[in-house]
Amino acid sequence: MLESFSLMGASRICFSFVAFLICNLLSIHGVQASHQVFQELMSVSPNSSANQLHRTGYHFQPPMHWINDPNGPVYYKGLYHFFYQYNPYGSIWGNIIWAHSISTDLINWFPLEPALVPSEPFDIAGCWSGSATILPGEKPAILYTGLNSSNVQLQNIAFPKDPSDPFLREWVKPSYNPVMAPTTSNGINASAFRDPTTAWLGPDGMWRTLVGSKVDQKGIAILYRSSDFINWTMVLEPLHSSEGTGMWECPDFYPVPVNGTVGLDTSVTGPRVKHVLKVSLDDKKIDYYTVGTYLHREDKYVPDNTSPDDATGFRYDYGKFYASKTFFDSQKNRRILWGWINESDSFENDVHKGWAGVQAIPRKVWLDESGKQLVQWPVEELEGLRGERASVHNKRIESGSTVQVKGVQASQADVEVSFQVDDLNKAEVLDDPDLLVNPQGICSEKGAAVKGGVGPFGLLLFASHDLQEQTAVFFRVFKRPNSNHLVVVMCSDQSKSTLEKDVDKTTYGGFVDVHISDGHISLRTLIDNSIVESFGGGGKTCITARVYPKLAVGNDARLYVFNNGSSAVTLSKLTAWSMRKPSIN
Ligand code: DQQ
Repeated sequence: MLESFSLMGASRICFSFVAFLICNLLSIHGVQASHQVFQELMSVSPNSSANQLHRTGYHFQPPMHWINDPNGPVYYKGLYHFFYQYNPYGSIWGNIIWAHSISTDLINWFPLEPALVPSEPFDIAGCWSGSATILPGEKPAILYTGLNSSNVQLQNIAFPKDPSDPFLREWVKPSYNPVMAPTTSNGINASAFRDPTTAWLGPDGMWRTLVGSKVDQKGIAILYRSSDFINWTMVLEPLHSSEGTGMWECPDFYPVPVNGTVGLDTSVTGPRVKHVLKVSLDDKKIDYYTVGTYLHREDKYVPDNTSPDDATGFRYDYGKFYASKTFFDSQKNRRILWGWINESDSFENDVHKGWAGVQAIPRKVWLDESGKQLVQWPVEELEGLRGERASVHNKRIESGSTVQVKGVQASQADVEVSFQVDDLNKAEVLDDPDLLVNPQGICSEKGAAVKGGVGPFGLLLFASHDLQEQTAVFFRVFKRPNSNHLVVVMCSDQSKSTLEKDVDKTTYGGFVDVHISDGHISLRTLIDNSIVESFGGGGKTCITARVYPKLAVGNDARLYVFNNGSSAVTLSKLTAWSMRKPSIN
């Protein structure tokens, strides 16, 4: 039962005795990591009496069962296509196929038949992640990882049966697959070879794609080239690698303009263009990216020295957000990011409720003016779901006080806030050198209940009437030792998010690279029944969390602004909207 997959790190918890035994067995055998495998639970029907209070209202989900990575997002003939890793038989990872939905606005989704299901020797044990590329002449192609009956990972190609069909309903897998395979001569590790990227066309007329891999603990992005998109040759030197990062899953490589917020087609290169390489670290279950230069003649990628090239680097999201993938939206000239948000409850509960996993709201992504990092913002189409509105202007929030925001559905809302700190001189000195490089450590040590100088101030979400349950998204501002340099930290504190015990309540945190010398900082949070997706400093730092309140559900959820720092804070402007439910699948 354990041939292909095993533990994916300790991000989910083994709760029951049976699950505990399976978890132990998996780690004893020490097989290669990715998703956690519970063979017995892969094909179990949900309990129809389970309450569905934590199902999301406006995030992408199928009606039931397990989902994980976003696959092959593409805009084609007037439609957005979204494929995703899906288990059609249960709410635990397994039996993986490519499910398929389409949309005209990235918010309302219509389900189609699955695009890829295991059927051929080269994918009989699973159709894993991959990407879509639009070839010249408006011809879409999918590159994806298939597993053969020995669980060898192979890269395959698929084309639409009828490219004139805007729905791209049927996909054909040519018999010449696989198009990339581990062999004795190329030395590729057959269980660490997956997730091909959207391909790009070099100025020399050759296509290129990357495949995630590792050599010992060095993460690598293997480069392949092709002149016809069918015959692919491995390039001996990877495009890029980084020691000590472990297996690179779901690499993503794309250009961004140095100035402006527009997106670029994946094949664009040039002097006013930087490149981004994102990898998903299998060992830590985090996505990090670097901003750098693509030397296309040498086929090498060199990260800037402002981008740490390991798990300490920039992250799209400092909470739950994994296996992400971008695409170029030629309709609106923007680059859009998708990411998988896993559950934080127990596997048993996932089986009980009959579903697991959602997709984050698609985010527009561009390079910040500093050139150092990316900025993200929910696609503008989301605003079409905004309903009843509540607003507060110029309200001073004294130290130790809260203000309730009334008039919106606080369990399904979109909240935009602008804060003005009264007295930045009250910022405490952060003199612990370990914490100076560890925002999550700061947030865990100094949760929302720990008083500070400037902050914690922010939002209390999913709060019960007595505040027994609450999730806090907030900022703290510190001074660096022996300097006036201010450090802004954004936290999402789930430690009191539910009275339920079997839930991962990890607190998340990230630094926010904003000039706060004028005392101003903004926050936007998307609240959706069990999701808290936050964008700090105009989208410079994002944190997504899953929460499963027992009391603060539906109409019983409350929303507050709070300030637990000694400096007063002014709520310059807060606008909150109830969010309508779109039509999703
Ligand atoms: N999920 C897929 C793999 C990928 C992993 C399998 C990342 O292709 O490496 O479902 O979550």
